[in-house]
Amino acid sequence: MKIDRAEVIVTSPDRNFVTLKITTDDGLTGLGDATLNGRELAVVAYLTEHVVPLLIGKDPHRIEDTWQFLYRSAYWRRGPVTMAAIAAVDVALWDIKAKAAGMPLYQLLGGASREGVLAYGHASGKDIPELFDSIRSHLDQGYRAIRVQTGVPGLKSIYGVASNAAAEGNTGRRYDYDPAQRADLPVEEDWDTRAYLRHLPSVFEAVRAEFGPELPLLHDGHHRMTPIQAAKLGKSLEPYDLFWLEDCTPAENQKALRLVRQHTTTPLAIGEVFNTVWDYQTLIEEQLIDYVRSAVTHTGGISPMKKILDYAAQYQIRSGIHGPTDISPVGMAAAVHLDLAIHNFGIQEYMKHGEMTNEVFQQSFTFNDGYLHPGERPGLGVDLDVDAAGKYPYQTAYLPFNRLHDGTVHDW
Ligand code: KDG
Ligand code: MG
Repeated sequence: MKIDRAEVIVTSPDRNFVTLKITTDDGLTGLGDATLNGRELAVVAYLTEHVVPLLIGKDPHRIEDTWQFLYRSAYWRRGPVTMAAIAAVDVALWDIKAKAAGMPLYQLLGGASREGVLAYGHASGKDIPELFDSIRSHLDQGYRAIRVQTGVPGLKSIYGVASNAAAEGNTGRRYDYDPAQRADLPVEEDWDTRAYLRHLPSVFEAVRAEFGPELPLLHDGHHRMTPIQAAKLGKSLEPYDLFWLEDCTPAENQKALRLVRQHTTTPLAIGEVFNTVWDYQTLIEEQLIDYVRSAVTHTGGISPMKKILDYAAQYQIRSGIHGPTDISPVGMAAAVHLDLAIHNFGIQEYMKHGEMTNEVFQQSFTFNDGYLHPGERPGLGVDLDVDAAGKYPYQTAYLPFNRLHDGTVHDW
């Protein structure tokens, strides 16, 4: 079998998605997600100009060799653009291999280690009543684990709050909530860490009082604290028994997590902006985190994610694969196959995609009673309708950014 064609498909049903479609000479196709939110076209150029020409005529079964070749022959290693492009190839080749074997992909990864994959959804509100409504609505949809984000008194618009997050500032357009709004220019939000640290424990106190001690609750700090601020937050949230506190610091400085860890037993999750195992080396070896947050889509694909998670397993660190709506259904399916197969699964983030996205990507994975399952179709179980994709052309998309009250740019 040989690779006959590789096409890069850009579509924007509810938001932009970049998909690599590889076709073999005997007609098998494989899909890989290459969506890098806000920098989509950089990955498109990387794939079309530098990767696709190298794939034609190659044996699609040689997944590991292809991965090592793309990673090492580029000379310029790592980085989100490179690793998203390599991920798309890796996942598309796994899709082809599993279709050739006539099996759902999870079977090739070792088979099912569980019956379903616990998923968490995003509840949010500008205030407590709105947050409670959102939690109730998620519970009604079947979610059994909930991420909690709220507005902070005195701040106009912050990350993760649906009713605040209409990215209409520069365009007049309004989109349904997603945690990474698209806009023609970056939307400015405001931030005040001290106000946030004062407010958040009272939110979790209220949620526990209303919804009881059982429900797994998560929270995303979205990289905005210093180590000592993160330590303080982790400590103040301990009475509310969080499943995890995510991205409490910008974790490029892995050693900073030593300080956070010394002060709190709140479980920590990090890694959605990481691209390789090297970003985790200290965090894993020193057991400074509890959950690996990388996306299959941004970390070079299924092959390296499996290696990172196997490495993490030696330290009793579990998976918490990134799955907001900027991961396409192809990237989500890849994550769910991996989640089902690995032993050290923790939880899977899952925000439902919109109707237009589901029109473009037909998926076999299901969400029932709080659990995802990848389905039994051979391969990933996702098809892309090229005609439907063509109806939704690319739209310029920027993520928002933060400024402090004095005008200083801050991590978003
Ligand atoms: O594109 C940025 C989003 O993927 C990110 O803001 C979502 O932090 C996020 C999460 O935990 O889902
Ligand atoms: Mg996050």
